[in-house]
Amino acid sequence: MTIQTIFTQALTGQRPGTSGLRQKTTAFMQPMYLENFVQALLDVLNNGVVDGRYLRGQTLVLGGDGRFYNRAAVQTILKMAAANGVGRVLLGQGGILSTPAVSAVIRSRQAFGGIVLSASHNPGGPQGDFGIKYNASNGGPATETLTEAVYAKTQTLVQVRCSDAPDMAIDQQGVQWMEQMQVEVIDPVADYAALMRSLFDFDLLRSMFARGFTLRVDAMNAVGGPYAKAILETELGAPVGTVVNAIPMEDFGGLHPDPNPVNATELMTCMAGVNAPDCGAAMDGDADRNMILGHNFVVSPSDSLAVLTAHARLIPAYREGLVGVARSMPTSAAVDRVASALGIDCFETPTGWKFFGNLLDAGRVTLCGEESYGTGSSHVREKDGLWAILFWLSLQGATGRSIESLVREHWRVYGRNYYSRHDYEGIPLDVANALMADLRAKLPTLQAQRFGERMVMLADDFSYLDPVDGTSSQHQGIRLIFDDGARIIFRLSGTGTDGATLRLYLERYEADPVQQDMPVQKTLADLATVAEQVAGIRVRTGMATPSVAT
Ligand code: G16
Repeated sequence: MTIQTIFTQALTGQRPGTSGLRQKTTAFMQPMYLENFVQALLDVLNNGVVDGRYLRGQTLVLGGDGRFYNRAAVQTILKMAAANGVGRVLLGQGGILSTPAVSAVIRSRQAFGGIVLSASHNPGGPQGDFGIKYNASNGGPATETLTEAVYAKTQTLVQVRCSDAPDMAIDQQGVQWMEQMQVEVIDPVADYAALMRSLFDFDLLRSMFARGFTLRVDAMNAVGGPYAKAILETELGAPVGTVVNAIPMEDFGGLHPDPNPVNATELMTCMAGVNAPDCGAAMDGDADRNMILGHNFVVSPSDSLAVLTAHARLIPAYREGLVGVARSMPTSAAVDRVASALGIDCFETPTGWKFFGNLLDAGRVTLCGEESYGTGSSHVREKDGLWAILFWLSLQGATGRSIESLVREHWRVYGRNYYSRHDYEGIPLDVANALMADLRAKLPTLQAQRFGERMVMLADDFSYLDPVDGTSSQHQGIRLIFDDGARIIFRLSGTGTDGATLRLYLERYEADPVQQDMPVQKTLADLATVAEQVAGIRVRTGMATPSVAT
């Protein structure tokens, strides 16, 4: 075995987005595409850019969601890690680790960091998407400082270091060596399951299933399957078959593994049927997102965060109460009302789980959530799909109430934040950028403008000053906030791979219990009209309706 130096040419377009570098699988399979990015990352980590610490000789965690190209990428990264002085790699068996499990393993084994191979909720397969992201020693997504350093490095890279060792056996647990690097193939589920056991009352959950509580978890042929089966079926005694689409497939069996009402159609149909289980849930490609359903009833992610916050003391891990909560800016303000009632801080951050990291590390928040079907807590530094499912099960077990009744009761007490996100996908980049630029230019004229009965109280481009390290993040989304608390938000997605995706977020608050059961799109239609009036989405994009409205 020798270490090879391969000369390469710097590539353009390798700037990580909201969550790592995501691209078409075919792009990743181009010669040197993955290699260049990984070398840039290893160079940055070996240069002490992160907290003055050096990767050389340290431990990295490695795994992915099992999508097409996962196994090949694992082999490439192992050879490059060995050639760049990594001391040890903890690799999920078969190259498999969910995103929250990577975070858990980094933390439980005190690793230097971890590499996750996933394009999350994006479809997989040769014609689908692939992705890679780095998580730091706190278990959380790399900060913008680090990802920008990696991006800068990709632009000047001239050589890649790689071992010429043969491929490693990755399907059996155990220890092997490559060059001077130890590779330990680990059980992908064990550390994560131990963590869940420490947070929730597993006896309570076991007794629920023993009494006949019914659950259907759709793992969408993605990485969440093995975790859900091991914990829910094997450990907690849910009947075999509770977890469906449970075997990770390279193309997710053709499913779009994004747990929302539009993509999880099988689950939606099941939960609408007369024999629907007591609870339904789905996770995404890398098992960090979740959708929770009752009988014919979908919990909106923003409401989910608010309900979990309100009832957190029922969970052993949060019995002492929460120190604070955080939500991304486009997430509805439902949780703000709960935080205010509890007398705890509520932080509003830009989109991207990485922005929660500092708040969690500094002990300023316990729970976090996003409108994009993400909820999590200080137990890891990622959102966590199965954790959310266990939390909701625990609430049902502790209160004896159904999902729908928990949410309706929440609305009655705190009011309802009607909420919807409209996605316009596949817009040419120049059209999307021009739309946003024009909105930005228009902001001063929108201030105090009237639209029907509402007046704009604040029109701005959201910026965030991290209260922990003082980092400032600009241009995080155009906000129109009205005098009745309603909001319209425009931003461009940072996770798509086909042109640009415009996200339009609509929200209004309803305190009157009699008015809390209206069709969501109908009750937000006037705000959608204002958004159209202000941004001219139809004319600019040629799209009469959004590609997806959830
Ligand atoms: C990622 C991030 C989330 C973010 C979501 C949507 O989720 O981790 O924090 O909310 O993307 O981002 P955007 O609106 O920019 O597409 P995931 O599950 O894709 O990793």
